Amino acid sequence: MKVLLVATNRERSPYPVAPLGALCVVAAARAAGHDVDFLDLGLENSPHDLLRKTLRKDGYQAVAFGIRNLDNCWAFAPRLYFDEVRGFADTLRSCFEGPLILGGTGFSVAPRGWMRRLQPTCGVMGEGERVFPEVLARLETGRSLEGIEGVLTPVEKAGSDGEASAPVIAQLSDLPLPAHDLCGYARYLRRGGFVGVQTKRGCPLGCVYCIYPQLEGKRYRLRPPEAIVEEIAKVAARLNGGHFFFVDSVFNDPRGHALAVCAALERRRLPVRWTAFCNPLGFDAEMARAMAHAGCSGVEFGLDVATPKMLEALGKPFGQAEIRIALKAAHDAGLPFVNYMLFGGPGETWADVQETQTFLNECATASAVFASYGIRVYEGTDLADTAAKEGVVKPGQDLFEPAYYISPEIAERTEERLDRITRQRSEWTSPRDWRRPMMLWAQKVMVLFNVRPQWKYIQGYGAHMRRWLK
Ligand code: B12
Ligand code: SF4
Repeated sequence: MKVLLVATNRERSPYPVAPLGALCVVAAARAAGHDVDFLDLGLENSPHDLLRKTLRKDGYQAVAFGIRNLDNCWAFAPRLYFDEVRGFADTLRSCFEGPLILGGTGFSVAPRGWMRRLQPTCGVMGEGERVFPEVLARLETGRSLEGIEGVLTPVEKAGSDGEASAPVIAQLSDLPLPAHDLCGYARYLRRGGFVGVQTKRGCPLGCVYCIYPQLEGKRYRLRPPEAIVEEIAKVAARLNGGHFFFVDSVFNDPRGHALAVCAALERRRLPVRWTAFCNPLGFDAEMARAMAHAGCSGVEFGLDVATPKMLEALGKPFGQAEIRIALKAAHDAGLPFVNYMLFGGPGETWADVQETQTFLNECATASAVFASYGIRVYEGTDLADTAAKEGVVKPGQDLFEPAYYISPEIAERTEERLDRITRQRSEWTSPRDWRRPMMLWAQKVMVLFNVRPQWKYIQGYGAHMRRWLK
């Protein structure tokens, strides 16, 4: 079938993100024999014109939209991307009458919300590599789309977004490599972006608010380390090196696999640098050294919280001892690292927030600490149940329109009070800082001089900013 797959994400913060998920699906649909063109609207100046022009050119039989983000998950500056995607759907419908298929994480976090609002031919929840080619095959031969697991059609009765389930692909090694050759990576890299690569899918760790296990499955499915390195080598050969991002939920777990990936990278000695999301689980001196030797340029620790009470409240799979070990290990191996914090979980008070900072002050100092607040409530998570019990969301509320959980104890003047705590340390930054002209300017300079990771020098300019703000 002759198809156009359009990557619709145009968010530029914290930098433009290359459309890895869409590239995976294009590769799989091509491997299944479909004739697929790819259009990335991410960095285009006139995306509507380009979409119209592309549609005029070729006789497409179907169009698919890859939707990476539904919203920005920021309680303090919420942004919904729906209107932008609806605009593309309107443009499409003004010049194309064939089927429209939706997919991507932005779709999968609230699929029925999209179905109700955009009325596409169908939507694909979760991984698209198996399901998308099957949808195309059925459309081509005029068969019904009913009964494909993970596919929603408009006739389906509206229920809660969490009810329908997405199938997971058992063997990732059976899949073709993402169609990296179709992506204009040079433009992404120039703007501070990365080439995304996965070493696995899934997360079994079960933090109370997290939707990743719903998106990727609750079991780890690992890719062979040599295949990962081969994928990186191919892209690096085209780009003469490059900056890569392991987009796994947690790179360093399972530990043995992460160490094997690092060892394979070190053996190959590719001219690349990379970064990854990690958590303190099993992150020790051996892991940090292995990552440093394998070309890691910085570690992004998703701590979220750091007091025993809040680690338990959010169901985090690590404790303070592990945090201490992990941060020291990264520091001793010479790896820059950032701690991402997310305040406002159930039961959290200002004393807990302060205790978090006091504890982190005793650990190895990060290059940056990003202190955010308000937790995006997703259907099907434990936090959604807590939020319903406490009246934060109503039973059956459509969570397409984002709702945020903020513990009642810190719900008042949150930004101001968090900012006050943040200002006690030069490496800490708060949502207020992220809007300050000095920070925005510093971010631009970092991109201009290709500083990676971008947050590497926050402590330095944070110190200036604190003096200047006194
Ligand atoms: C890594 C990551 C990041 C990294 C990206 C690093 C990089 N350089 O690539 C960073 C930290 C920069 C980041 C930033 C943001 N992210 Co992010 N990120 C992720 C993460 C963990 C993995 C994404 C990924 O690449 N996966 C690998 C690819 C292969 O999988 P995939 O995209 O899901 O694709 C599969 C399916 O979705 C489907 N599919 C994809 N496209 C299509 C198209 C069609 C037609 C079909 C049928 C199927 C299909 O098939 C694919 C293959 O199986 C996800 C969470 C997760 N576990 O999914 C969040 C996630 C995508 N991010 C999210 C968000 C919100 C953001 C930010 C807006 C946060 C912010 N305020 O800054 C920014 C936006 C940045 C931007 N410019 O767009 C949300 C999106 C959901 C939502 N509520 O909208 C997620 C789900 C996390 C969450 N909080 O819930 N992110
Ligand atoms: S927050 Fe991280 S560790 Fe916890 S369930 Fe989500 S992906 Fe897994």
